[in-house]
Amino acid sequence: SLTALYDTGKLRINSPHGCHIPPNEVHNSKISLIRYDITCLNIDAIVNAANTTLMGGGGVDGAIHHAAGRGLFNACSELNGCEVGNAKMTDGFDLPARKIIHTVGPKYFETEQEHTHSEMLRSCYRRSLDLATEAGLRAVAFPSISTGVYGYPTKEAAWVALEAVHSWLDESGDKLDRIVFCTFLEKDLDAYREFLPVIFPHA
Ligand code: AR6
Repeated sequence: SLTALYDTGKLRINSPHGCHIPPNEVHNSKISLIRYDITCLNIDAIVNAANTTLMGGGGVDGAIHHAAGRGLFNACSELNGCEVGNAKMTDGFDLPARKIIHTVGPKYFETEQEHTHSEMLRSCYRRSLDLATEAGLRAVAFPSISTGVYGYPTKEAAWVALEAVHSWLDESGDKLDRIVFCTFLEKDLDAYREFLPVIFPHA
């Protein structure tokens, strides 16, 4: 059950009772970096690192399906899956987030060339942001797509994620108020901490 509502800057987190709330590492007016369970975020949309069936799995996908409930499973079964690098949206059902954007990252060891898998990962971020803004949403939280089961190295993935979001914001920044990088493991948090000031130097 979600009991407490925390206001950390512009990001609201619904915390299960007794959960430790980390300080929100707000980086700038548009970007936040946190380490938290993405299913607790009270935000316009969270992104799911799904697979091509969109019918659930392990990792963050499993956590999202578990927390969102049967309604999400039913909605996903109408979507006919999703290609790698693309994204599809559903309601948030039992989550505090209003919408879920399901995207499918590349499997690192199945793509042959570096530029292919980085382009696919980049496309996940861009397509997710496009979908969010097409729906009029103003704030989106991303997990570290492909860095779990799909084996994308942490640092490379953090770089691609930040670069993709930076270039998208360059083109369409006024369409969104906030993008949250919601890391789960310390190594991912460390990688974003290292690269954020490099990719967003003037923030
Ligand atoms: N909140 C935020 N991030 C999380 C959470 C959470 N609750 N749980 C895990 N992570 P993964 P992938 C992080 O494996 O690599 C599924 O079976 C995790 O630490 O969830 O894109 C799908 O169905 C990691 O940094 O996704 C697919 O088959 C990140 O989420 C496949 O896994 C992504 O790890 C997709 O693999």
